[in-house]
Amino acid sequence: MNEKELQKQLQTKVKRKLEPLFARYKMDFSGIDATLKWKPMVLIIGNYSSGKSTLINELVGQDIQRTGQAPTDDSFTIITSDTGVENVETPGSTLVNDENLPFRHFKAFGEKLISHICLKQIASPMLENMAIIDSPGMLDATSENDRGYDYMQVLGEFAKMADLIVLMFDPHKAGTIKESYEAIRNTLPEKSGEHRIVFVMSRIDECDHLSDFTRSYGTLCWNMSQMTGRKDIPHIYLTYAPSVVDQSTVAEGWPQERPELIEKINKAPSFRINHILEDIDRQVNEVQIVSEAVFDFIKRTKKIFWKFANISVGVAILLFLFGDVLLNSLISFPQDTLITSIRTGVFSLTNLIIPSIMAIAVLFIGSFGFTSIAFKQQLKKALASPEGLVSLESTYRKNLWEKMEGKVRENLEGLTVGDLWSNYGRSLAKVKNFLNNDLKKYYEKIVT
Ligand SMILES: Nc1nc2c(ncn2[C@@H]2O[C@H](COP(=O)(O)OP(=O)(O)OP(=O)(O)O)[C@@H](O)[C@H]2O)c(=O)[nH]1
Ligand SMILES: [Mg+2]
Repeated sequence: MNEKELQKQLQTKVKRKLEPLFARYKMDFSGIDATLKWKPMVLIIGNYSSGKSTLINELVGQDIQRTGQAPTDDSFTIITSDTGVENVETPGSTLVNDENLPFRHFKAFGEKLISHICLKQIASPMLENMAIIDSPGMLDATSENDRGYDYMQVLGEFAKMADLIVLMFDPHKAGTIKESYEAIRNTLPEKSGEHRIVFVMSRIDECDHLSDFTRSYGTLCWNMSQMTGRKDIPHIYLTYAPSVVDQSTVAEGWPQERPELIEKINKAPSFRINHILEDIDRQVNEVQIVSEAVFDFIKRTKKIFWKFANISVGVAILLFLFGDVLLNSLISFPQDTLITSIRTGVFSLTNLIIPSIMAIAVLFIGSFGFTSIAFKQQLKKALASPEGLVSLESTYRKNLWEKMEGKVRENLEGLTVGDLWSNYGRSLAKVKNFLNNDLKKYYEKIVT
């Protein structure tokens, strides 16, 4: 099975199986839906004037994006190629309303962003199975506030969908890498997201001396080790744009990893299925921990319910049989008790009225007590320390919990007594089954 077929299959099966589960736990399925919907994507981000648009023009072999020394571009431009459509530009307002495109969730960022997104369809063989996203260059923190939308969060949203994220920095602004990195890192799968990021130091022809270069490179490495928390520095592609740089002005022996970078970008579609599976994996694990917590609460509360039920039913039976005797001894009413009427053989249905009322009253008090006191108390207790509902034996689980605790609370707060019988155990089993069986099978399919 090829990757496209597998993606199609995932799209229908995953949607059918997961969408109802996500809805049950008040989780957003649109992220997975968006990833499954479209072509592989490469996101290019970095500081302004780092050469993002120049690289894109080079990749597609056309001057499709404007370039320039000052901050040039203030829009997210999605560039792709579809047969029969040439040089068509679609505004954000159309994109965010198109069901067949994965951009609907960007609507939530507001009009300002929508007016700063567009899709360009051009004739380009390399973009037939891929889209490249050019992004507005990162400015300093104060200017970022003027954009009118949360730029960092939008970057994160695009990063979630991307199969490859090219983080570009020029030697003059190597210090600003941290902000961009942080904006995207939190949105990627914890275990594997790092592999999707490619670090690029561009415009290195502008370092006239080795000392300039090493200073910038050093700053970049220092920042990278700070943000990744790792001692080993990931590969940094050192490049300059052959389209704008006169080769003869570049010192001999100066590094140039442009061809390797371009090859890496061209390979992005082949990581697609793997990334989709990793994303699904991450999000279903999130659903699982919520589901476990809810089910644990349900189990504990059901135990309390059965205690209440046993006591109430026991008392109701006793009162049904002997309640009228008790009443009779206290207030001499009713004159004929159920027991004596049965014993003397003058039993009539009226003898059942008082015992039944007493039994029903007890059952009613029991159920009222459970619903308005015991259930609420259990809920309060669970909300006071929800971490007690799940086992947090590994760091991975602890981190997952930290991220999902809010969702667990939201789910618990929405529960009613009726939910004790609405099959949360089955939902948890379905989540587990998806992770342990379905997902495993999909991973196996891409290995073979
Ligand atoms: N010397 C040199 N100049 C470059 C290189 N790459 C791009 N440029 C120039 O740098 C300027 C900025 O390039 P762009 O491609 O517009 O940069 P950008 O990252 O898209 O910038 P914004 O869209 O504003 O964020 C342009 O004038 C390019 O011609 C390079 O490798 N070396
Ligand atoms: Mg640009």
